[in-house]
Amino acid sequence: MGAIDYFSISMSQLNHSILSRAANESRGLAIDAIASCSSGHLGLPLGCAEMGAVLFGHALRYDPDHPKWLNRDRFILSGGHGSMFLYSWLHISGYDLPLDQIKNFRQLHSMTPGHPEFGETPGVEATTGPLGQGIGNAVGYALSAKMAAARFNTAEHPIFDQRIVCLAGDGCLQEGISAEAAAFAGHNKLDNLILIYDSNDVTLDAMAKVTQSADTRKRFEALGWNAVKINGHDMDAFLEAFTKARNNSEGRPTLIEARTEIARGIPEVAGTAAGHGEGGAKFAESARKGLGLPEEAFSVSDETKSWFAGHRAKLQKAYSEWEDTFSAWKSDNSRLATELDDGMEGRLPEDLPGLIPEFDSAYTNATRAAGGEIMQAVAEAIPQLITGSADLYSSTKNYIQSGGDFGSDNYGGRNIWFGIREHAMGAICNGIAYDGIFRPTGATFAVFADYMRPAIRLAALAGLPVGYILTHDSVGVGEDGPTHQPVETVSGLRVIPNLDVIRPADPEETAGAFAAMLERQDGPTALFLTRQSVPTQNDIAVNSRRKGVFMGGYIAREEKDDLDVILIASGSELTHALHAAEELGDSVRVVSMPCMERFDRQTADYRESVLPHNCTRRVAIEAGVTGLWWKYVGSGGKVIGIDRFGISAPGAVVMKELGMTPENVVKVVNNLP
Ligand SMILES: Cc1ncc(C[n+]2csc(CCOP(=O)(O)OP(=O)(O)O)c2C)c(N)n1
Repeated sequence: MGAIDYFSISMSQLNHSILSRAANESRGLAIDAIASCSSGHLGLPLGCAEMGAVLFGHALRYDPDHPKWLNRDRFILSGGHGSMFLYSWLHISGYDLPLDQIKNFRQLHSMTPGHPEFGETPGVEATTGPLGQGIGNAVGYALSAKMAAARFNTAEHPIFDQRIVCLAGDGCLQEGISAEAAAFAGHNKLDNLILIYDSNDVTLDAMAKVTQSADTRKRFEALGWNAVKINGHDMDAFLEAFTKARNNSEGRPTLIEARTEIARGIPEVAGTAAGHGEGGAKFAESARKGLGLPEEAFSVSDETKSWFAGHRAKLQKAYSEWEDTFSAWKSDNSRLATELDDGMEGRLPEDLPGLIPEFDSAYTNATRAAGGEIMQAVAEAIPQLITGSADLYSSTKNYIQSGGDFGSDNYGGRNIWFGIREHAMGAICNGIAYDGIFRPTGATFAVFADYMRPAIRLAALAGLPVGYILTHDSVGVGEDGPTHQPVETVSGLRVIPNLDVIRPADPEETAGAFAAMLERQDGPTALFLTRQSVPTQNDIAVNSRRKGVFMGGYIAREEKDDLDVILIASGSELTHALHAAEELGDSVRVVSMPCMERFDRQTADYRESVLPHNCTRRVAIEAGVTGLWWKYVGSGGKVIGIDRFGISAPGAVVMKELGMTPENVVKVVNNLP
């Protein structure tokens, strides 16, 4: 078999009567689920019901029995508030989402959370809800699909030809991230991407005309997209536009502007802002009647069930045909097959840290520079590793020298030029990670992590192994001044649950940090690297520094006498703590704390061995806000930090001016009670 015979599914005649009926039944499920918990959003599921019927009942390629089918079309609901749209169709299509779960919409431990959550529901491809993110995720999926096809398809066995379909409303398109992501998709000619714009003239508070007047189609055309407008309730028109988009291979993603009436089916609220949320749910009885549905709530007719069962059989056939191709591909391409499987399973070389060469003891450079060297070694060890930068490769140093550049002339390239689009970079990395074949990392200046914070938060929430390489990690940046000097950024990210933040002190800790980031499979990691040179801590064994990062915190200098004082430091300030300890004498211990989150996950015994509770004379130092350090020094201790914005001056001068010196550490220790 050559290319997948998808066309026969998409171009055959639509079964209007059954699909219209299914559309109304999906409306019924949304109305009943939202009425039963008195919360949720009716507007999208009701307005997009006909398109849902065409997608799930006809045009999308998926198999409910294999929700992770590698060559399935990905459907991403960017307007996550319309979650009942997705749940209704997943249920009707035969995914493992029983009616009980629809009845339990938004209830504790149900498979139908308020907004779609990755990993909770089969068929949900992304955690969405913060508007606009899903569009970025879809672009990431599209990038991943192009990259997978470039790397793994062979002329004989094209195992990847999926399309990425994203449904978004005015809200997603108003958010800036969608413009960044769309520009990236247009520039990189991601013609495997279809964005359905639910254009219904309504947002949450009001009619959309209160807040928007742009010509969205022209806007997208200007970004290199095809853009068409159709009536979203006309199933034939939608199918025609969708099929054209699907078969397009001219290098343009497609925007289908689908004009819809929000909350269609509840005349009391349809077409108005009152239709957006749960307001229409109080008209459930009359709405059901008007839609020709039975009085009984949550009903799906036998006709719909049996028709979808038949459709499912077709999809299963498409799956098993693909499986044959896939098996043949595997036996002909064992090296590629292993690479693909390793990617999907998150399998890494056994001793990743051991594959990163040790730095020369005379090495004196910035941790970002060390990071650049480490990147070459880990990229060689992990073919699935890819990286990108928001127009700062020359500063962030994470370019994979032998990787080639990703782009329309080389979708196999491992370096992604994101442009100055941090927010989209974050969401695109999430999309790549959702897809699960490649290991995405993205880089920018640390202070601009704020520009992608919403995407970082979602990576943490969804448990995605995304890596962030954030350089210029403190006021040590110097001359660029306070706009470019992160003081609150490191701690600001530390408060995001399930995100590891690592601020290594020297090249070997940086090696440990890269290895820890890549070995982590269940959540993201942010590396904070210096712009300025730091000394290599040759007094601490290489293995202790590398392993110490995995532990989060470790003893960098053991006391020789009875323990009196503990100094705790991260990153470039470790050297100040060590110098201060020399001055202060043999009863001082120094703890390097590159990663609070990892340290906090260690056993109580380990933590006690590093920070014994009976030693209360403790001082922490970090060139950033002090707040989080108090948990390690306690009320008897002191924190040396920077609870203000930085200063424009050479880095070393700023550090000194703001108290980041060994002398200051000595002074503070001597003033401890
Ligand atoms: C980033 C973000 N800001 C605000 C919200 C709250 N919110 C949810 S839906 C919505 C309106 C979205 O309008 P539209 O996309 O047109 O959805 P529709 O009314 O068509 O369902 C808003 C403001 C959100 N979910 N995410």
